[in-house]
Amino acid sequence: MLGALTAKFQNVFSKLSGKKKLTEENITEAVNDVRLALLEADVNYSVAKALIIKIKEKVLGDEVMKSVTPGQMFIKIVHDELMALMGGQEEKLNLEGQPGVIMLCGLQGAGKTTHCAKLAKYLKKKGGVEKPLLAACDLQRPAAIEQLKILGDQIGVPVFTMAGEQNPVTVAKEALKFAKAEGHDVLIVDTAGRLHIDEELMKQLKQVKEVLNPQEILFVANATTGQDAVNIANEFNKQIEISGSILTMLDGNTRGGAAISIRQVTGKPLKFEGIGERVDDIQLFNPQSMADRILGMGDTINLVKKAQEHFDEDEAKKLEQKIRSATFTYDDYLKQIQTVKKMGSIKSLLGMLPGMGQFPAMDFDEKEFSKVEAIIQSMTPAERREECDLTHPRRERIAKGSGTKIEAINKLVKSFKQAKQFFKNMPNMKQLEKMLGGSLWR
Ligand SMILES: Nc1nc2c(ncn2[C@@H]2O[C@H](COP(=O)(O)OP(=O)(O)OP(=O)(O)O)[C@@H](O)[C@H]2O)c(=O)[nH]1
Ligand SMILES: [Mg+2]
Repeated sequence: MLGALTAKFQNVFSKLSGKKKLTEENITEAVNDVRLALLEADVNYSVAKALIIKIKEKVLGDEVMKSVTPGQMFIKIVHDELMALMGGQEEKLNLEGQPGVIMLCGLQGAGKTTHCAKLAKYLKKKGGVEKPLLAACDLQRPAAIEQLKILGDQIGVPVFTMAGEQNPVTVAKEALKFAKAEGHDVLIVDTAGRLHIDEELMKQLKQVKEVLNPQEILFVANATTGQDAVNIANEFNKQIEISGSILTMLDGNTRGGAAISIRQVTGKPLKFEGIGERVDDIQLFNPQSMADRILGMGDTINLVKKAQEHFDEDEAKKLEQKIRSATFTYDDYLKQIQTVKKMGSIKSLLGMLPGMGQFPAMDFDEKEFSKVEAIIQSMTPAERREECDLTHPRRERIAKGSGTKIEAINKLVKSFKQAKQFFKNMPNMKQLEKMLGGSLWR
């Protein structure tokens, strides 16, 4: 949630959009506003400075000055430069070893342990990894091993631990031996957090790195800490040479500075982002999607990815047919609710739509959704297929079964009927085009 930064950019753009032609004067003003927005978002100073020089150079070029839509050209330039700064494209993990070894490091509470599990689940689901192993090498915090074990159980991935061992280097060495012997294809190693850069712990990390020889050392950065995260990432990179970073807590109140500057400052790509507390809340870092989100253009890239993952194309086509012919039933409704629920919270999905990002307080009662689900689940198969009338006694039974009141059933039945009527009466695209004199797509 990049609310503040997005709002600032939108402000700059709306000032420009009213102008027919851009002059050097109003461009300078807009560029200055962009610079301020970046600095307030806690973007590293020299990164912001270099970015502004690039944007200004391009904006003052002929193309923009002569363009009929200078405001949009300006937005496009800012978007493209931001995207390039964040790496331009998605980065994949290098997992060439046998096993491929990933080591996570970072400050205390940044999300290392959680992201070990998130990564394991992600790689199993989408990365072609079959048999990952987690290793608990955080021996600083007594509960750390237990935390990783619980997460491992949750995702069905084993966790290598050594009870009583004090030295993380020994655990790392044994974990690697074990992973090789047991044919694990990927080993993901959790390490201890640091309050700040601490010589002793850094030395330990170097030793862990030496015995593991990992393909990936990922710095876990808490996005809400802005430039601090970037400076620390840089320090970790100097001392143990990271291969990339994971930006976490992006669902929180993020200023955006870390996302924009971390790649440039460390010279290492951003590979993943954490977007919530659940083990599924991880996605590949996509510079285009991040630039979209920063500029308030929604997150259509990840929305489409999610939809592709959860919606079955044939099912979707069938549903469209049913909606058009107004023959969809409570059963279809239930199926839709369940599919959408799998994609995440409604609030987070709405937030991914263009223009919706600025409404952080947007209220959507998830409980309503569950209530409807419970009501339909309390119907008999024939009722769900609308093969019988929902008479009063039936409604009373459904209310009882779903733990709701009869008013809730009445409300659902009414809105369901209205929706059907609406779709029945809705003209199709061809008719609509006729009504509008064939101007729909022009
Ligand atoms: N909202 C949100 N919470 C997260 C995210 N990632 C992790 N968390 C939560 O942040 C807290 C700290 O995460 P951990 O994974 O324990 O962090 P850590 O870096 O291992 O912490 P130490 O081991 O103490 O150094 C936990 O409560 C996680 O559930 C995220 O992307 N979004
Ligand atoms: Mg931890």
